[in-house]
Amino acid sequence: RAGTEWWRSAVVYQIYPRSFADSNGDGVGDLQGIIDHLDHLVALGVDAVWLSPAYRSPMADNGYDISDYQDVDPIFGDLAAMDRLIAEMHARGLRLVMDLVVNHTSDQHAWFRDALTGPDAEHRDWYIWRDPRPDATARDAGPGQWRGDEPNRWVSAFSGPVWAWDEASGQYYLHLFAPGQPDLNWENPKVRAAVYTMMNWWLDRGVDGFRMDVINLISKPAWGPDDTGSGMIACSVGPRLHEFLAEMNREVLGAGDKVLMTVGEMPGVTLDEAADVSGRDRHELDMVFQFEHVWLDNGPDGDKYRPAPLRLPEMKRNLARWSGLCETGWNSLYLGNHDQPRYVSRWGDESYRERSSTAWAAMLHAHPGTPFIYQGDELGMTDAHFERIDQYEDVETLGYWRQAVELDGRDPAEVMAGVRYISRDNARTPVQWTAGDNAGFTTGHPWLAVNPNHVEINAADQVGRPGSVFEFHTTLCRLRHELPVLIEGTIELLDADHPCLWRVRRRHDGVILDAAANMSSEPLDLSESSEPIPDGRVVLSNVSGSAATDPLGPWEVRWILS
Ligand code: TEU
Repeated sequence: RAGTEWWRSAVVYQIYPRSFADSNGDGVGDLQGIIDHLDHLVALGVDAVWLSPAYRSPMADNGYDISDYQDVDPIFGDLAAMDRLIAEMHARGLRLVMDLVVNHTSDQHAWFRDALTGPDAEHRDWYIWRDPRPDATARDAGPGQWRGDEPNRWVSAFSGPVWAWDEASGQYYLHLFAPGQPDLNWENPKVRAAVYTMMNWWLDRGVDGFRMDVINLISKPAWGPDDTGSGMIACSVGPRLHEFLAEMNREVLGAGDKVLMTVGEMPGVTLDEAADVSGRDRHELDMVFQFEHVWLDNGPDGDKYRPAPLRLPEMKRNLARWSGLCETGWNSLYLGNHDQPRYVSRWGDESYRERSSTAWAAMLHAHPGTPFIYQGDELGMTDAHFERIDQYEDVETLGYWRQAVELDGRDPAEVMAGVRYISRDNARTPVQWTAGDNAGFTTGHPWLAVNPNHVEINAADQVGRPGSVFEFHTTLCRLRHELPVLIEGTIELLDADHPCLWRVRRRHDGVILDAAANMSSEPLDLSESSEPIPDGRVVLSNVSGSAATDPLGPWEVRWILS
């Protein structure tokens, strides 16, 4: 099967459906809107789509809280629309990778509704229930606030305790994320069997793989009543994770003759742990999404809402180090998604928007692994730049604001600065298709404000225009399909300590690919590099007419073959 691993030379495009394209004027993107824009993806040259959840959901976390795994939420369409999407994608040679959220369900899922009927309910131990700690007294508190007798002191990724009180049964249930996202009990073989049945149901419907949401959390470790800190981090790579993933591979992923793509989202995973998951001989998953590089600008005690400046050498070394996974297995490559701000705003320079966004994209794609393009990044879309907290919608952002400002009394202006920098809503503003009303995203009222800069930044202006961010990305996709050195080549990081020069060298079969970028807004004297740039053929550049050995201007990037 190794020879048929299509995802090794693929570029994957992530669609966050509620913000992609709205076909029926209700202000929320939908599946028909995706179908209507598939030719955008064909023009871009991507090979597959990772579709964020479109399942039935009360939308406590915009679909990452699923109430029916085998139905489409009416806001996005229905199963017939999903079948049309699969058919239309396959007709264009595109593959569909579904988002699989099985660490937790929605609290509106039938399994949880049954579990709430009492300790003897059929589905009670499909979730994780615990008695209050006996040595503490509880006080009344609202959802997301501490009562005082929680089973331990873990903190939710969305702020507050990871334990929600169920008055009827006098017990708490675990939720590493929102109270509306109760964690499934993977120790229970009935849970695992139900998940595998559902996954096979989607494979029978024609999907081509899965992106597995926080899949490193499904095996819960032993813990004690005084355990504190992030519940998400505490539960990363628990004692039975590999056993569960190997079982899932036997029961689902490796059971058919179709070569799927599977990528595990694993916040907190280390390189060695990722190798244990993605190793070719492990038969677990094909690759993982790591978080070390997107946490490099986290502030004190890992608080991403109190960010610290990114030090480029740390990013350079991180991506080079994680490239090592491709020797034994494979690696994913991403800078943005629906949980991360727009990298052009976060780590680039909006006054050099086109150059800095393409410089970051080109240096990412220069590494071994499968690159993921998040919707809108192929256009150089920027952060939302909202001014007020009431403009934000994200449950994580609003949870942080409530805890920091309303409960802990921190300075709203200081907290808002962090929110503006890192909020997940930054990348969830509607995709900017045209300069017209609502950027051509909807004829209705958009669920989240459209960025006013859509009049300058939109697909209509860029598709087919030489030198646009979009056309730069079509070249990135084309070169990944044409240059074996990008897929099979070794990688060497040059000038690792330089604060703004980024050089990586790939070698394969006598071909050398040099990627070189000036990741700053100042001109760069290349004499500072450890070795001269070879006078080869420039196959990619974000500055038209630049020669291989020219100096690198602000945010200039080029790839040279020699
Ligand atoms: O994300 C897990 C996760 O780590 C992020 O929620 C979190 O924002 C982190 O701080 C990012 O740096 C997955 C989904 O991608 C996310 O949208 C969901 O909210 C979450 O799981 C729960 O399903």
